[in-house]
Amino acid sequence: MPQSVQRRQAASTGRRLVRKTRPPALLAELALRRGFRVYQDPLANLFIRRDGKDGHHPPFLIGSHLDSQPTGGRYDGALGTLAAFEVLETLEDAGIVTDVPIEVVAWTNEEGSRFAPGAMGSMAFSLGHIPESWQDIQGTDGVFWRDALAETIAALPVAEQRALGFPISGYLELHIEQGPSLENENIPIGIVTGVQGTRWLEVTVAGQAAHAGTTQLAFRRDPMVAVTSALHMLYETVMPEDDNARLTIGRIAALPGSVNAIPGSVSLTVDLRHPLTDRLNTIEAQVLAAFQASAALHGCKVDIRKTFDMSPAPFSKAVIEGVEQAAGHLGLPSKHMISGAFHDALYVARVAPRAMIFVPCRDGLSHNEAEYVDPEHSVAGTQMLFQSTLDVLNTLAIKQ
Ligand code: HGY
Ligand code: MN
Ligand code: MN
Repeated sequence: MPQSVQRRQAASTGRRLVRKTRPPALLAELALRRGFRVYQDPLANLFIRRDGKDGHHPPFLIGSHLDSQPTGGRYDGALGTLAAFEVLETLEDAGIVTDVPIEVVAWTNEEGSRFAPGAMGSMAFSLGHIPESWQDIQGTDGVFWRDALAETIAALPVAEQRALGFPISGYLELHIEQGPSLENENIPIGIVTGVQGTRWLEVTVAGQAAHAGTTQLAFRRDPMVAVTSALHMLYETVMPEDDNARLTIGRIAALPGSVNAIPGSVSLTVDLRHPLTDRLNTIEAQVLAAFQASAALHGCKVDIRKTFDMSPAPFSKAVIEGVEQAAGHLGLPSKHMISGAFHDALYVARVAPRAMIFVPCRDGLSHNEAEYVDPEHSVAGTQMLFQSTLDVLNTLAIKQ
C-alpha cells in the first residue's frame, strides 16, 4: 500500500482516536500501538516504558503533566508530556537502543486547582506513600479526591499497575516558561537551574450574617470588611516592597452569598511565591498578622490553613551540564533561569538528579486559554529534550 495512503489512513484513525478518548487514555493507546509498555501507579501517575539493553538499570524519566487549569491553555504540561513521547518514538524510529530504559511520565494533579495541594503525583512518588491526610481532601466541586482518583485509575484498564515510587536514574522536563523573559530576550531555550518556593493558605474570616438594610455600622461584624482591609494592606506592601515576591488571591467566596445579607463568612485562597525560604517565612507571617489584626478590629474570627508548602530547590549540576551540551550540539541560544512556576521536577528533586528546559510562550501568558507556543519553539524544545536525554545520560555517567 503506497505510503501516502498509509499516512492518510493513520491520520484519520488518529483523528477518530482523539475524538473519543481522554488525554491519558489517548497517550496510552498511542504508546501500546508502538509496542511500549504502559504502567500506572496508585496515584494514577502514567508511565510509558521503552526498554534499554540493561533492563535492570533504574529508568531515566522524561515527561510532565496532562492536567490543566479551569481556563488553562493547551501547552502547560501537555507540551512536555507529548514531546517526551516524541523522544521515545524518535529513539524507536532511529533504532537507538540506550543502555538504560527511558520512561515517559505524566504526573497526576500537578496543578492542584481542583484538589489542593498541587504536584500530588510527583510528591507521593518521591515520598513512596500516600499521606493519610489526603483521604479527606475534597475538591472545589465537593468531590472527594479519593473517589476521583479511583475513577481515574479505573478509566485506564490497559495500564499495568506498579508500586508507588521506584528508583530512577534521572529526570528531565520540558515546559513552557509561563513568563515573558525568554520571549522578551528572543532566546528560544531556557536552562532551568531551580524553582522558587510556593505556599498556599486557605483563609476563612467568620463574622455574623445579618440584614443588609437594617444593620447599622456599629452592629456589624462584617467579614468582608475585615478581608478587604487586610488584602489592601498586603497588596500595598508584599510585592511593591520585594520584586521577587508573589502574592495572589485566586479564589474568594462569601457565604451565604446573598445580595441582601451581610456575609457570615468569607473564604479565600492565598498563593505565595519567593526564591528564598526565609523571605517566604516573613511574608507568610505578614499575611497571618494582617488577617488576625483586621479580624479582631472588626469583631470577626479567622482560621488559616496551609494546604501546600513547596520549598525552593536547585536542580542538578550534572543534568544542567547535559542540557548545556545539548544546546551547544543543536546550536540553540539559551540562558540559565529560575522557574517562577512550581513543577513536578521539584519533588523528583528529592529522589533523583533533574533539570528542566523552558521554551517561550506568547506574551508569557499561561493559565489562560490564550496560551500559545510558536511551532518553531515547540520543535526546538522537543529537539532539546531528545538531545539532552542522550547528553545527560553521558554527564550522569550512565552508560548509553
Ligand atoms: O502554579 C504553578 O506554578 C504551576 O503552574 N502549577
Ligand atoms: Mn505545568
Ligand atoms: Mn500550570
